[in-house]
Amino acid sequence: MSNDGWCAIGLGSNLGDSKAILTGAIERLKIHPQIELLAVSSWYLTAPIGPPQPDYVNGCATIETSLTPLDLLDVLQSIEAEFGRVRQEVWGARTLDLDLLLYGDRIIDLPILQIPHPHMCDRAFVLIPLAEIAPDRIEPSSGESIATLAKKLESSGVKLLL
Ligand code: ROI
Repeated sequence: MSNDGWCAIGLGSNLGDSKAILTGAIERLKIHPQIELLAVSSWYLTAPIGPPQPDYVNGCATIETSLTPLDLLDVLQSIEAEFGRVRQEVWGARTLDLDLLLYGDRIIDLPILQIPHPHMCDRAFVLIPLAEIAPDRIEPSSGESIATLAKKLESSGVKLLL
């Protein structure tokens, strides 16, 4: 595998048995022949951003992959579908959300895929778990490290899930 294939993935769920769903999604990533799972963060219970809805369980994973960004997006969407995600409202509750946050230091701006994830820098539910497993990685739009970005955010809505 080329060493350009380092990626960060954000995971979230607020419908069903969220922790079991997220653990199941990690297992699916782990068995994919073109994905090597590098690290998985702790799971966090997070207050919902957006319209009122149940709290989320969020976490992040880092992988190394030989898949292209669009092929990886396909894999993530098929895992979401496998866990029963139905895309309804854009900001609504969901059984499983898998976001491709970073792909090396690439900047991609396509209608179906924006990398870095356009909202990651202002979301504590993304940066706090990611800072656990990739603190020194640079977010290429801001040029700042994940740890630096995480420290700037108000984090009271993000609590370790025990
Ligand atoms: N809020 C939290 N806390 N966690 C999420 O994963 C999440 N995902 C979303 C929106 C609706 C923006 N809010 C969220 O898509």
